[in-house]
Amino acid sequence: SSVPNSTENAATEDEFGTGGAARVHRLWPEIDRICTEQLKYARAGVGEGGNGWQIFVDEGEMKMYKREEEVNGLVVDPLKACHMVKGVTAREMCHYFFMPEYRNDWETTLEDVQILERISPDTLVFLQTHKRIWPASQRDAMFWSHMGKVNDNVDADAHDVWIVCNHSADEKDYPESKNSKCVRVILTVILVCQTYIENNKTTNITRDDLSCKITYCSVVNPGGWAPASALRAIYKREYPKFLKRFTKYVIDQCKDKPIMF
Ligand code: 18C
Repeated sequence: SSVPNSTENAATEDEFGTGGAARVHRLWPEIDRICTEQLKYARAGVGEGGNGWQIFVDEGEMKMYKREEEVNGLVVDPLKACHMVKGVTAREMCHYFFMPEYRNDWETTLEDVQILERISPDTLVFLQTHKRIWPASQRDAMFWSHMGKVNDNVDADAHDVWIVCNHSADEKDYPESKNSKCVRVILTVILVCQTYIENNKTTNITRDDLSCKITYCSVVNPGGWAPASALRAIYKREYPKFLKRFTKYVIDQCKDKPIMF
């Protein structure tokens, strides 16, 4: 799935570079639709404050914006984060975000991760239980996760674009996921990564030539009541912690490995 828009791949290649097993799965129409929607949403700017996005973290290249929103009295503030990191590719970023074997290395809020279904090598269904924040109920999340290369030629200045999209799956499709002690959060997350190569070099590319532009968007509905002020305090602490730790992890993992485009 690395040949963008080539004719010979037209029959099996889609916009997100998935051929085969995922495309015949019952969830595929939804996965394809949500990925397209979320990519468009991630690409839309934050409008320099004009359309409700307020900046709440501004640390060098890392910027985080939120919109304060509530649904039935629950805080569901959408988050949009932008970052630029050196020395890694979009595919490398997405690989470490998507692949389950690395999750515990960078994700600090986890208690347990289970894979409920392997739809295809790039599409998995996860059940995660998260650490409890006393005195609130413990939370879990059940979601499909899809990783793919974007082949729509919209980001003409980037060398390549990869995404991972995570979106809550329907409980009735996975009744075995029910855990009576947890409240289920409902989430939609997209990580969009673009590789840039210094001077558009095509040969002898080293890690010094690479930068990766990251856009991370997330909406998490806590699923059951939690005090707004506590939730907003958790967001403010956890999202910057996540993005710093995750990007540092990927840089460390990649530095002595061959570049993966
Ligand atoms: O995107 C991220 N990670 C992905 C892979 O794991 C995936 C996960 C999304 C996480 C959803 C949040 C699940 C609830 C967590 C509850 C406990 C968190 C705090 C624990 C601290 C000790 O897409 C990176 C995710 C970055 C982390 C963001 C934190 C979001 C907090 C949401 C709070 C939800 C309700 C908590 C109720 C507590 C009330 C006081």
